[in-house]
Amino acid sequence: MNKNFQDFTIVLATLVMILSTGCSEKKAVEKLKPNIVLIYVDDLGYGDIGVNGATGVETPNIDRMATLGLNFHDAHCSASTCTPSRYSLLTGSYAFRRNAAILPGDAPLLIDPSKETLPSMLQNAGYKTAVVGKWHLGLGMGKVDWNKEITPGAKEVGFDYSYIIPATPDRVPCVFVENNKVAGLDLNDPIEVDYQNDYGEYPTGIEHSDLLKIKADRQHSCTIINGVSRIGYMKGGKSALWVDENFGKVLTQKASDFIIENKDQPFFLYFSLPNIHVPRMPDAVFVGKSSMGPRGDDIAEMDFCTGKIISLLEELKLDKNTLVIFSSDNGPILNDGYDDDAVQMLGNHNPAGPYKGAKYSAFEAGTRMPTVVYWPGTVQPGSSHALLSQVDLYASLASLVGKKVSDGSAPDSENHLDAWLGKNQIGRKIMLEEAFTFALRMGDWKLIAPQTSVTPDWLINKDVETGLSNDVQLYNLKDDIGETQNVQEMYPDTLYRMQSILTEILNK
Ligand code: NG6
Ligand code: CA
Repeated sequence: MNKNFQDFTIVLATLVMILSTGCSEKKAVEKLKPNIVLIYVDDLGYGDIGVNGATGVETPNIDRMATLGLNFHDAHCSASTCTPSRYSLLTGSYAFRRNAAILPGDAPLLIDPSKETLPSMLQNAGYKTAVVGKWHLGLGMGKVDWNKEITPGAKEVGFDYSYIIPATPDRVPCVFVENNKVAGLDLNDPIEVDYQNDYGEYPTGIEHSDLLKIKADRQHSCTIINGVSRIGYMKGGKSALWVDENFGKVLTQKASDFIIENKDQPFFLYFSLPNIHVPRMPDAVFVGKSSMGPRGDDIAEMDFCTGKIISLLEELKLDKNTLVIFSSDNGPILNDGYDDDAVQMLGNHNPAGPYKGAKYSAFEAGTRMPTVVYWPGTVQPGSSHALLSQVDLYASLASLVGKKVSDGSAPDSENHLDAWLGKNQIGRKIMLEEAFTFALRMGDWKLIAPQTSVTPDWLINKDVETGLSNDVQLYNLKDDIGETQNVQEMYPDTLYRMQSILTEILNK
């Protein structure tokens, strides 16, 4: 062989070797980063899953994850309603810092897109990110034009892919938004949304109760879409309207597509199933699966969808490299605006488990969530009593992927990765809960601050033990898990200490 040619081949071979080693090393490093799937369901109570004592419905898929993984008994969402909870989860910042309350369906984006978020932190760590399901964090700026690109939206706060229910299933607009555009919209039939005035194009529940699949209260009696009257009015968008009964199928498919497309690289999926928020309209396959009517059937559907995602991870051989976190955004509620027999058909089932309160409540059931962490081979089976808050997932997951939380972001998020993975049971020393007032946990002590605003009328009528009172409340959960004895007068030092800590957090 000619000497020059020989030299050339050696150089070329070395180059190929260096390049390919570089590539495979990069691949190996990327492979080490686990995928993260957060299955975040809506209004599911601590007692609504089999392993925590559910009686009226079976949840075999979640139970399996809890048995082979870690079942948490003192893990909390940060607020007893959706928007504040989700805001804290995605920003690592308490919702009161942003005055966040339950948003209408035409509210502007609540999250500041100039700040790092949980998904954008993961993007910076090399993850592909997606949100599929309920959003409820506002979209756009000012009045949204639903017929154009809706920006800023999920994309601007760190999601590469999004397929979302803009607000809640009981609020207009009843369309999915995919990557900042209404999916399936015909521009010749533009959408408009108004929370005060009816356009008169679609019937309303008030005037046409004969058209309803399910009876609703006054607030939920505006525009009828798919036989269900909603909060708020809309017109247009006929080709884009969702069918509630298909939520589970459609969203699980979108979530699965994202996993399949990204199986060769680290991904983060925020799978935000709308079950079991009202209106509870499961697919026909699940009707009658529980003894509790639509609320139980919707739990059965949610469990099935969860199982589908786990099976897919197993099929793709991703299960050992995927951290799955299952939880809910606030406590359970039976009657939340629609007459679906949730109260009448409850039987012995206790959605809140042994805890007092519900969704909207400052008592434990408002934020103490069914929480399961599943990561076969890495997280050992067991249960944990660590006091944890979802506001900490940001800093904890940053630690998992080797990232520092950026300056100025996630001010309230603490790194408790070891507790989330069951390596220890040391959780938070202090934990804030938001629920139309503030509550604070310090070990087994629970403080509920006096309410500072008037309880909304719609909440008074809900038959919920809100925990709202003009007096300060102090409970010792160790002896009084049901928060029945206000012991504030007996423990003035503890009371004073917790009140000072609360003031400090609120003024931080
Ligand atoms: C309330 C609705 C309730 C539900 C809730 C939001 C009324 C009377 N009630 O205002 O039905 O939609 O908002 O739920 O309108 S959450 O899970 O998204 O926080
Ligand atoms: Ca909710």
